[in-house]
Amino acid sequence: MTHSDASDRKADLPMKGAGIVHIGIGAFHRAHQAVYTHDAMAAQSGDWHIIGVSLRSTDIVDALNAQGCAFTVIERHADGPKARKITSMTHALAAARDVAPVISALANPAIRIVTITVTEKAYGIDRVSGKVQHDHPAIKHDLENPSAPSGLVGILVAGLKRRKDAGLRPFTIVSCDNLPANGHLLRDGVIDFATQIDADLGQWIGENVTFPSTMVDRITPAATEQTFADAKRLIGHDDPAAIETEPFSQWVIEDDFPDGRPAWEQAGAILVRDVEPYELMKLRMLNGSHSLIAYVGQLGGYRYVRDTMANDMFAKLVARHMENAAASMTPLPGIDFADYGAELVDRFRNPEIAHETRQIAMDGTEKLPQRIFAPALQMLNAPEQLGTFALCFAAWLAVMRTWVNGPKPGEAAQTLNDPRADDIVTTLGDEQDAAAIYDRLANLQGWMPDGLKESAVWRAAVIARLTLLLSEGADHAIAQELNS
Ligand code: CS2
Repeated sequence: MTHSDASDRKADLPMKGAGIVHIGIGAFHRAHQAVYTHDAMAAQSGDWHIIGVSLRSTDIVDALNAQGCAFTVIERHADGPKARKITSMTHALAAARDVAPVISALANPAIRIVTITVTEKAYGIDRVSGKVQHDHPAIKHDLENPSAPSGLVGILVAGLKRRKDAGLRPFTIVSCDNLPANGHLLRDGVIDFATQIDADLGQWIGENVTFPSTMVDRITPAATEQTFADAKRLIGHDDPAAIETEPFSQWVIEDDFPDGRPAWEQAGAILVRDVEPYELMKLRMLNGSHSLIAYVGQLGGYRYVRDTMANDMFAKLVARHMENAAASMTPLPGIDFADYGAELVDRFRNPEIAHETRQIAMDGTEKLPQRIFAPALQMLNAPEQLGTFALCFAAWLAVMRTWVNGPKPGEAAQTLNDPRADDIVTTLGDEQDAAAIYDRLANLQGWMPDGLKESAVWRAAVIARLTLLLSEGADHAIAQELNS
């Protein structure tokens, strides 16, 4: 694609009233940032409509454009579902079909903010060094084809380059994925990638672009036939872009927007100077407990989070994990971790929300480092509070063993859904011994921090729990954990 092709298309883009490009228009974006921006514009008008970009899927783009990008959000309240029509998005683009209009949108001076929800695995940035990963498929492709990129970092850099070349100011970039210090991580990766293709561009980004970090929260299961049936019943016609979510919603944003932003605070967002403590709290208490529920829930044969929580013993385990996760953090003024944990337990129990343990169990190699390993590392000197972290990792190992070796009689077969699935399959083979399973998968390159890998206490704690899970099953291992 040449630049003139891309510029020609610019004229066709419906930019009127737009101010944001959002990359990753899955269910979570539609239930979260799109709603905040809708409410912010209702409270205080402004040209902040969203041009949505999907990196891979084309179906959602077609479905949205066919209905002017308005869609239904079903909030599942205790007294029944409520439907809202959200109209903050005005146009959607499919990068996989043609990336040129995406880059044109990014280069348009109307766009002042780019928000992102692409899930952890789409970044391709090393969490420790902040450098891009050359073996990440999209990073590799985009470094070789910087003017026709396919992945997040490549697309952002192509858009920034066009703005620099045109003498425009850059846009502000806001990661809304569940990664610690998500703004800093993305900044490091974008600058590294840009520097590799053009050192001046890397320097310009470093000097001019802000990357506020954010903490996002709203439990949003994948839409199902039930979602679409409820949408039709509530609004009177089909909406293939409808999604369902819980009533709760939270967005904490670092307030660093040199070219303005929607009045998100009028929609309930919390604007702060430092997001990191909120991110840690949410990653360790909500997402960490979610992963624990997902893996022990899978082993216990529970399809949904709510069913896992309905088992008293599993619920007690989650409460214990909340305490351990809280103990791994420094206190946050004005926040009581115990109250936060109790509220989370209520949200997990919500009978209206059918959130599949299988969905949360996906992509463990991307999720466990910040949810389980980072806090476990901090609890090594308090071994009495290490147990639930060790149990979560042991449960992941047991689930991997089942997913790689196939189900036992009576268990449902599952696909190993993880960006490192090939690595996991090759490394694990048909190993059945708990210590050997641990040693093989703990040593996958670059995911468990050295401090944990070198800890005999951690290794023994995980192997003891994995042994129990494999020989006696989840109920027994959890009972034992609660007695310890
Ligand atoms: C979940 C999150 O799928 C997962 O890994 O833990 O998507 C979780 O539902 C959200 O972060 C809630 O805000």
